[in-house]
Amino acid sequence: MSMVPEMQIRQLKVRPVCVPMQQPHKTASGVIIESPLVLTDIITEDGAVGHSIVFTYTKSALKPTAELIQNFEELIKEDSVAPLEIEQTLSKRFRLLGTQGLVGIAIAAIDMALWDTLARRNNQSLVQLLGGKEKPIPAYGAVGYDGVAGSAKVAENWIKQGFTGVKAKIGYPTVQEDLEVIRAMRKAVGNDPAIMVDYNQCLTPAEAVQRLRILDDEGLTWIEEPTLAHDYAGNALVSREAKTPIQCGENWWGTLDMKHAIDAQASDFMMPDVMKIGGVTGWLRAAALAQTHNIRLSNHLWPEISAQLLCLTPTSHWLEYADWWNPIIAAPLQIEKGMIKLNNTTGTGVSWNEDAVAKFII
Ligand code: SMN
Ligand code: MG
Repeated sequence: MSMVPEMQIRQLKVRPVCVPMQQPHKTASGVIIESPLVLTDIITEDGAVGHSIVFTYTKSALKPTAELIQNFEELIKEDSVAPLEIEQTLSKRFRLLGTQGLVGIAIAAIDMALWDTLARRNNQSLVQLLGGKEKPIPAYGAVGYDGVAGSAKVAENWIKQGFTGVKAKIGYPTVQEDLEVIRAMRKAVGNDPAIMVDYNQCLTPAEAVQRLRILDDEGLTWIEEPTLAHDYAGNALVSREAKTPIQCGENWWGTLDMKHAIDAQASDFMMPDVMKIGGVTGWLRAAALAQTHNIRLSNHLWPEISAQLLCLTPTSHWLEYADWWNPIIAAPLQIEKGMIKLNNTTGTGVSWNEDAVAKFII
């Protein structure tokens, strides 16, 4: 019997880039005009390579994050490409400092790149490597904090492209304006498409209860982050009072945050962020928790890797599509008739358009 030789980590190649957005994305707490991203490559002794992307939201965190990831090289150099084992090693190593924030981002960057290396080495997609099957997952597009006419127009545009849902940023000065935006979008897209809305944590629990009473009969698929992401009791209060399902998860660090949310009954649906939840390893644990508690799971950004993770998730729900990082990705995720299309994906679906990377490198 021949054994596949163990791959050993030789080197990390870490590059900070800033990718301008084609359309600025407005939120209730400011406009996003560019994506500061750290691109990590893991290179093994036998020449295999794996890639990952992490998003630092703000440029001021970009270079420190890149430096931190690069510093991890000495912690994992010569280790085998064994993501579960390395997750244990790094979690223990950082127990005293904590594994949230930039440390959590660095651990996720390594984890995603390790899984990518394993799948590429086997010439498989992540789904195949983990014993799953590619399947159709419905996708929705993002609508910014674009006002009544703007939101309706952007929503209509997504549906014209074949998407079956849209999600708008709300949290306008009054609930009346929130309502007008929702109604204008419904008028623009018709009865069938799903409409979700996202408050990005801008209300107090009491305000959220008051506003959601008014939005509760609009047929929304979910209402996202009505109040602070880590106020599990506050979210639970809102969820109890509202008929419309509450959606949270993009700001939870690791599966322990998710457990706290589940224990508190803080959210009807959940949408982990593959970076904050702890990479592929963290996602797989989140998927198991969601399956045990029978909770629908969607993703936050990272459409390429998340599309695959949703195929491995028993309670998979919606894919959040975003094309912001497409310029630097060699083969960005394809959507056909509102469903993800995963033909011939290798690894996690992330590899570089080197010309674009050279252009946007910081
Ligand atoms: C979101 C937050 C920050 C950047 C992009 C998107 C958002 C989402 O809350 O749900 O996608
Ligand atoms: Mg959100």
